Amino acid sequence: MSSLLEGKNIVVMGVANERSIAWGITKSLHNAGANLIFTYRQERSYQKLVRLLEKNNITPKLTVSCDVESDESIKVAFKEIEDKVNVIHGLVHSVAFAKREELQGEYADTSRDGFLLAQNISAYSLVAVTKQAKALMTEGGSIVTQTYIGSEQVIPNYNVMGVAKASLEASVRYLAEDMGKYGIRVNAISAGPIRTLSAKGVSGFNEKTSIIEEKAPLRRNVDQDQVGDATLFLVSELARGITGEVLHVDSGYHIIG
Ligand code: NDP
Ligand code: N5H
Repeated sequence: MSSLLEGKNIVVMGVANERSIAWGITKSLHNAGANLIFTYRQERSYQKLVRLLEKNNITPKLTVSCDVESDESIKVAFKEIEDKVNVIHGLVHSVAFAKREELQGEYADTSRDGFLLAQNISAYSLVAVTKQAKALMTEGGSIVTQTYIGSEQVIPNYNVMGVAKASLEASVRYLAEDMGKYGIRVNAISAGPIRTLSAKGVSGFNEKTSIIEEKAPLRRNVDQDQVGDATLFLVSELARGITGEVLHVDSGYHIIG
């Protein structure tokens, strides 16, 4: 697999620390020979990223700040990417946010603000970055985002984020249709529960991993490396016939009734 992405420039959004799904993805893409460009929001994430890259002997092509809540920030980030690398071949979107108080209790209690914030950061951001990425994907490309089964089924506590992920997955399909004519594919991975910074402190996480061990066909949880390799597949030419798809990387849990 070491040459699958040789010479390809791929943007990775959403490394916060070594537990991030985007870090698992980074390792898979790096091992496949990709040149990597990173975006981060918080300074803390930048510091962690720099240390992780050094520790793993990965030299990034570029690292830029990008807050997906802001059109201006997205514009500035992609302008810098254009200036430094010109053409990109892939983009990994691994970013989501909802207020902690909206991730418990009844969905019916969701505030307007909380609803719009989750949609803004977790769903609209894919539309906004796809538009910018398209301009740099002059040789075709592949865009991959991260979703969760809470978009398809009612999962206690996932609440406003389930509705945001439903919107994200619908966006994947509409964007796939728009981008197809430019040779750009758009897909999502629906991962099983993985203990990351985002998952920390939200109620109901532990029982989710126990249910997977009990009920999923493979009887084990997935990890960041498994999501990384599936993302590598979707980014690469091996998946050249696939677009508008939601690929479950969840030990088969989604097929169980
Ligand atoms: P992490 O906490 O590691 O990553 C979340 C990332 O979102 C952080 O890097 C954070 O950056 C970024 N982010 C939040 N708001 C913004 C913003 N406004 N602009 C730019 N970046 C932002 O968690 P995960 O790796 O778990 O999450 C990655 C994706 O995977 C999410 O879409 C999540 O919904 C999805 N997912 C996670 C599962 C899990 O069980 N962990 C299961 C299925 C899907 P910063 O900290 O710098 O703000
Ligand atoms: C059913 C579950 C458990 C309950 C719901 C969890 C939802 C998590 C998603 C969002 C993204 C978490 C989130 O926004 C947390 C923030 O309010 C607080 N955390 C932060 O601000 C940290 C510091 C930063 C890094 O986080 C972000 N996001 O920026 C779902 C789980 C079984 C699976 C899961 C955890 C899914 C998912 O989408 O992440």
